[in-house]
Amino acid sequence: MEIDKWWRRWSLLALLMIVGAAEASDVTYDGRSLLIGGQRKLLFSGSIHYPRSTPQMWPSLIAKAKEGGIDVIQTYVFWNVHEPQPGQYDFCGRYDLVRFIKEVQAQGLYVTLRIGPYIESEWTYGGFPFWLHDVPGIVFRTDNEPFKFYMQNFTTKIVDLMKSEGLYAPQGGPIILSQIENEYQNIQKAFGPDASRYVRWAAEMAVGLQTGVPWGMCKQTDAPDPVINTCNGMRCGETFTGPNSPNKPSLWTENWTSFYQVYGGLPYIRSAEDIAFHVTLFIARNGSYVNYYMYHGGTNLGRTSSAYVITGYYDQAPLDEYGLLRQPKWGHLKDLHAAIKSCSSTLLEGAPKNFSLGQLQEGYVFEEEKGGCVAFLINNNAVNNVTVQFRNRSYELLPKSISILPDCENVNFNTANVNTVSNKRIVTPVQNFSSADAWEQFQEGVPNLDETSFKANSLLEHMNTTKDKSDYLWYTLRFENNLSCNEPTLSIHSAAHVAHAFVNDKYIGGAHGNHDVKSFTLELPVTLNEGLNNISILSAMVGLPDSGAFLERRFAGLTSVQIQCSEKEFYDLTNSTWGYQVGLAGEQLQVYKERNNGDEVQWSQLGDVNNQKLTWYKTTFEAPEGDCPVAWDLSSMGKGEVWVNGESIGRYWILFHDANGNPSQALYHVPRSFLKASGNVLVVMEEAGGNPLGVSLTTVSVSTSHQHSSNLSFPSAT
Ligand SMILES: *[C@@H]1O[C@H](CO)[C@@H](O)[C@H](O)[C@H]1NC(C)=O
Ligand SMILES: *[C@@H]1O[C@H](CO)[C@@H](O)[C@H](O)[C@H]1NC(C)=O
Ligand SMILES: *[C@@H]1O[C@H](CO)[C@@H](O)[C@H](O)[C@H]1NC(C)=O
Ligand SMILES: *[C@@H]1O[C@H](CO)[C@@H](O)[C@H](O)[C@H]1NC(C)=O
Ligand SMILES: *[C@@H]1O[C@H](CO)[C@@H](O)[C@H](O)[C@H]1NC(C)=O
Ligand SMILES: *[C@@H]1O[C@H](CO)[C@@H](O)[C@H](O)[C@H]1NC(C)=O
Ligand SMILES: *[C@@H]1O[C@H](CO)[C@@H](O)[C@H](O)[C@H]1NC(C)=O
Ligand SMILES: *[C@@H]1O[C@H](CO)[C@@H](O)[C@H](O)[C@H]1NC(C)=O
Ligand SMILES: *[C@@H]1O[C@H](CO)[C@@H](O)[C@H](O)[C@H]1NC(C)=O
Ligand SMILES: *[C@@H]1O[C@H](CO)[C@@H](O)[C@H](O)[C@H]1NC(C)=O
Ligand SMILES: *[C@@H]1O[C@H](CO)[C@@H](O)[C@H](O)[C@H]1NC(C)=O
Ligand SMILES: CC(=O)N[C@H]1CO[C@H](CO)[C@@H](O)[C@@H]1O
Repeated sequence: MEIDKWWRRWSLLALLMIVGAAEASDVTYDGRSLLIGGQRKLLFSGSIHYPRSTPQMWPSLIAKAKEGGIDVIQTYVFWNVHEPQPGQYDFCGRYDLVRFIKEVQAQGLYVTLRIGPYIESEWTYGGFPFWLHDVPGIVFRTDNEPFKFYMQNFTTKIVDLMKSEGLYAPQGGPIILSQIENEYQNIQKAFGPDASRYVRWAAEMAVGLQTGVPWGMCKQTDAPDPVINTCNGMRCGETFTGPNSPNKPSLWTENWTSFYQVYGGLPYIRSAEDIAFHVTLFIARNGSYVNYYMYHGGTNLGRTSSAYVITGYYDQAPLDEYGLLRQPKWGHLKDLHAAIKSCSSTLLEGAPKNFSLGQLQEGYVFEEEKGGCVAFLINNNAVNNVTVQFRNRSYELLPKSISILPDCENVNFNTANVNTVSNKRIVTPVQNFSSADAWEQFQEGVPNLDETSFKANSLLEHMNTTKDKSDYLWYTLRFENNLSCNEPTLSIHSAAHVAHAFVNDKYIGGAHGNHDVKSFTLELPVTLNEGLNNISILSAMVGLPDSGAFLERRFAGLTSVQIQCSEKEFYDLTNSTWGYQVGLAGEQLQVYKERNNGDEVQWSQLGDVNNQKLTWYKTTFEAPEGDCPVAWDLSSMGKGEVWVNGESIGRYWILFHDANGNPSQALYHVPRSFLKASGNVLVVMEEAGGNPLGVSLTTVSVSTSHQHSSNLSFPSAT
């Protein structure tokens, strides 16, 4: 009897423990939402990409996301940084994916892991390591054996790594959702019937890895079961056609908080009110997971940005490039999250109903049998306040707004009523470098044919020649001049992205394409010597392409070169003997690296800074006091790349102006962890002619001095 009782008690407890442990972390889904430990969840998620900041920044970024009401941190996995050579892996420093996920877990948030491994993400080559280009017979992202081998190999590597660290939810880890492929439907047509075979293969391969958590495919309406099709876009409440099965929840994996910016482009400003409207609409229309792309964009350090994309990434996100709160966006979305969380169990368990409230007004109600009730009152009229009747009460709705009534009676939030005060970025110069004594320089030479490392009787494709070891490729030629005219034209066509022409060591001009039209023509009058002339053309890329079908077949660099006297008298040099040099001499010498025995590189005094092409500049500086973020103001420079203490902080391109005549980006972030207290070294590769005497070191902060709007009073129920 005693024993029997004891036994029964124990078995019950053991059963509870087993069920409890399993339920606490199993992730499944139904037609309403993801279920974690058997519980439906309404989740707000924010994208933060670990290699776009530093491990020192991660804890505070994640903490600010949590404080903003974010439940899940979403990140892609960046294949090219993790597997720089086949089978050689790197998970150190900024690439320490496990440390990043554990930091999220330590702060009590979940993780969505978008493995891809094609990610686009305005990341060079869409995240593919460049060696994939040279795998014989490869065609990316279709039913192609070599591609599928490497895709499966890397996906398995990541899943195994996550499992070995216990990071999936059923193991007690934070990962609740994963993604395979990425917006494949955009390019699916290009591959004919192979495409759907590939989609099915990708889904089966991913599901076969048995992570214990669901997989999603974004922008893939036919995602095979059990993979969930999810929405990416700015207005998924309006555009999403819904899950492809009644048993799948409505998930929004990318709600763009802004848009990435390209050189020559203006920042895309999306208001807090507009984001809040579309998020709320998506929730009203049965959505249960919304991810902000990006919540923190960060910095495309080094040469990681894709073609023509600027170094700062989604600076307009709720956390700006430096990780500072962007107000009122951050605060308004925090208020929205709190308003929705206050009634999420009714939203998840209640029966949804919708009805018209007027020509441009509609209502969505979630009602539980036990009495809970939540209403969303929507005014699609973008101009006027409108009063609607709901349950015998009047509600005044602001133009283009949604009011949330967590009890179907009182309004606790209106998407257009922003209670957060705006802030403004303050950039404070802390050190000037206007003295020539502060600088040293290293002048790049212009190689001629004899000095190049290899030759070919054609114009070689740029990427296939550099293997992305550098942005730069020299094309050099010896031209025997026997033309009849005095001032012929040098005519160059390039498929991408930038070209600078030199004749007999003298710079004669350059040109570039842009994000939308990458190819361009350069036509320059040239003065040639009689007899031999050395022609050297520097082709430069500003990031590899990241989107579209057949990425492995893209063409960049020079496609034709002619010297013309007239339409009839010209030389086509396209198939002449060209000599090639990959990269700059300074890159080969690694002049940006700190060294103790400084004799390998001959730095010299600063020369005439007016319009010096292809020059490396160096100076030293003190770390600014305090802990404000640090940035270089490079407004006086032209185009190139910057290093601090040997770490590249990215490309810059000041000369490429936007529609208002300003550089798209003048400030370049230096993560604090790159700095020492003193004796920091700045090295700049200036390609196009800029003045280093005008650069300054700044700190960046935000103020609340710029009052946004006082509280709009909530229209009261009458
Ligand atoms: C992945 O490929 C490497 C060789 O590059 C091989 O050593 C490894 O076993 C493969 N892993 C899987 C999971 O196929
Ligand atoms: C929400 O879900 C309910 C029940 O499945 C359905 O009747 C309704 O059409 C859905 N609403 C929208 C906007 O899809
Ligand atoms: C309810 O929502 C659905 C889905 O958007 C829509 O087709 C339908 O017209 C709405 N019903 C009413 C009565 O407004
Ligand atoms: C709408 O109502 C608010 C407050 O009730 C008021 O401040 C605002 O001026 C009104 N807007 C329009 C377009 O009438
Ligand atoms: C609204 O008012 C009418 C008449 O006054 C009443 O019959 C009805 O029950 C009321 N409805 C609600 C939801 O209160
Ligand atoms: C830098 O130079 C500018 C212009 O000469 C000057 O206004 C500014 O005060 C200087 N800043 C510092 C930190 O020396
Ligand atoms: C790339 O270069 C190699 C020689 O290095 C050549 O065999 C191959 O055809 C080139 N591929 C493309 C796509 O240009
Ligand atoms: C110019 O030189 C080229 C060889 O470089 C030769 O083929 C051509 O006939 C010469 N033209 C004239 C007008 O001499
Ligand atoms: C061209 O380059 C060769 C070396 O390859 C050099 O000897 C010659 O002086 C150069 N010619 C001119 C005009 O610069
Ligand atoms: C250069 O060579 C290629 C391949 O042999 C040929 O297709 C092309 O017409 C040639 N171009 C010129 C300008 O001779
Ligand atoms: C703005 O509204 C919020 C919420 O209703 C309230 O807590 C706050 O005190 C108001 N602020 C001002 C300046 O009226
Ligand atoms: C699905 C969707 O809403 N896509 C939109 C995302 O935002 C871009 C840029 O504003 C629009 O062009 C797309 O239509």
